Order: sequence, then structure tokens, then C-alpha cells
Amino acid sequence: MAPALTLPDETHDSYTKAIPQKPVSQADVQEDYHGEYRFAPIEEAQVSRAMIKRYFNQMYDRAISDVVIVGAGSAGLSCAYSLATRRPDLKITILEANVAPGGGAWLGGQLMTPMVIRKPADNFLRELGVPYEDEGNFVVVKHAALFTSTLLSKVLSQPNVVMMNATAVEDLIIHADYAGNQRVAGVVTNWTLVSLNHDTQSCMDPNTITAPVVISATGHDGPMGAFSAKRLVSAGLLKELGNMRGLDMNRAEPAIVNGTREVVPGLILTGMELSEHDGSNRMGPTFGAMIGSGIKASWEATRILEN
Ligand code: 48N
Repeated sequence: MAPALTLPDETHDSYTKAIPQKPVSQADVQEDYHGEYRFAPIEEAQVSRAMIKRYFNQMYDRAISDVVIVGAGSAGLSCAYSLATRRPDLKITILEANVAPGGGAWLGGQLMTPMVIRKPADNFLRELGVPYEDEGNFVVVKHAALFTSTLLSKVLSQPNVVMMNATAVEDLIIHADYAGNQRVAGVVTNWTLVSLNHDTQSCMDPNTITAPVVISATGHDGPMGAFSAKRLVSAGLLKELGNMRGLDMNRAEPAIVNGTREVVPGLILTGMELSEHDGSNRMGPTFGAMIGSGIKASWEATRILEN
């Protein structure tokens, strides 16, 4: 862990110099829903410093990560959980453009709430402890948010995972390796609200996170869908996008899982972003391939790191 940022003396006195406060003892704290509920005392600066110290220490520490995962949808989160639990030694940093992570996995299809997952991807539900109804060849989770919130909580409770939401990847770091081959070596980041407003202000420069492996799971729609695949084209590392094809569940799901791979040195694509890169079919409202592709991406990442 990088050295913690040192902050000015945090004794209580330094807070009350500005605005003297009536001292309140800890003994006044009381959780009483029938009488008087009393909180422990706090100073506003303590709240600010508690956030600043932790957030910017983690930004400092994760400026060099082992694996960056772009996109906290069902594929990105499945990948993060599989990688973090199998390789607790890795510094895994997730970047999610939305304030709310989860991507398209908060609903099933056409705003309906049940989520369909085809076997064998139901194995992952048992690993997470997500209940479901068994329909034979597939299972149904009663609410997509039950899957996504459970997965999200499991990912965020992994000690080696840091997630920065409301943070967009707005470019890739691309280096020439020792043999002169181009390889992805990290990501270029900015607060999403800044990324979305580059046309309203000039020169709001980004930040960077370097990592030997970047896993892009930015989906196929939304304001930044298929971000890395599109960037490969504009950076000259991919001739053209394959463009996602029409819906065919039985073709789409195995194609996405089996096609999950390192598409250029240092960059793995997973989930629906891959359908835009490869031109594979879409599967519509069934999520087993997002789970399988995410888990396969985690194995691809360890293959790269171990070679
Ligand atoms: O849920 P998505 O969009 O992507 P996946 O691949 O995890 O899951 C796709 C799945 O929900 C489907 O589309 C289903 C199966 N339907 C298929 C079909 O046929 O329609 O998550 C991508 C995440 C989102 O949360 C985005 O906000 C985020 O990636 N994101 C980014 N985060 C950071 N920087 C970026 N440049 C960026 N672009 C997207």
C-alpha cells in the first residue's frame, strides 16, 4: 500500500478553532426510537477529511494497478469477482462511468424485472448465493437487481478490489513494447461529467492508470458503449468494427463466451462489447453469456500475467 497522504493535525482542537462548538461527550450517544435519538458529535471537516484521505490515497495507490476492468456491468463484475477471489494478490481497479454501477443488469428485458440465465451459468448463482427458480434448461432470478446487487456487494467486499464509479475511461494508454509492437498499457480517465463536457470547456485534461492488463466490458449501448473496440479502430489497431448482428440466443451466447480473448496485446474484451468487435449476434434478455464471458476474461487475464 502506498504511503498514506499526511494531513494536518487532526486533533479535535484544530476543528473547533474556526467555529467553537459546545463540547458533547460520547456518553450522550443514544439509539432510542421511543425517546430521544442522539448521535455522537462530529465536525464537518472530519467528514470531508475521512473521504478525501481514503479516496485520494486509493487513487495514489491505484495509479499503478495489476488489472483494470472498464465497465461494471454483468460481464465486468463477474470478471472482477472471479479474478479477485482467485487472485487476492492482484490490485484490481474497476472504472465505471455511471454513478450507479451494474450496467444493463438491473432489469431483465423490456423493463421487466425477472432475469433469465441459461445453464450452466447458474453455477455462478450458487457460488454467490443468489436464489432462483429452476426451469430446466434455464433458471430465473426473481429480480435482476437481486443478482446485480449481490454480485456488486461480493465484488466490493474483496480487499484487493477498488471501484471508481462516475469515472470514465476516455482513452487507452498504448505503448510500443520491447519488440516495437503496440500494446495497451493502461487507461486514460476523467470524471464522467468532465468527459461528457469536453465540448463545452477546453483542456480539461485526464488522468491515467497504468496496468499490464486492461479488461474492457463497456457493453454495446449507452453513451460510451463498446468504448475500447471503437478506440482500437480510431487508433489504427483494428481495421473496422464487426458490428453486433441480429438476435439469435443459441448462437450469440456461446460465441461471446468462447470468443472472449486478448484482442490486442494487453487488452481483453468481454461481454457485449465483444459482439461489436467481432460482429457476433446479440442474445437479448438472457445473461448467462455475460457471466461466462466475464469469468473467461478473468482466466485470460491470469494467463497474460503469468506468462
Ligand atoms: O451491462 P453493460 O452494458 O455491458 P455487459 O457486457 O456487462 O452486459 C451486457 C448486457 O447487459 C446486455 O446487453 C444484455 C445481455 N443484452 C444483450 C442484447 O442483445 O441486448 O455494462 C457496461 C458498463 C456500463 O455500466 C457503462 O456505464 C460502463 O460499462 N461503461 C464505461 N465505464 C467507464 N468508461 C467507459 N468508457 C465506459 N463505457 C461504458
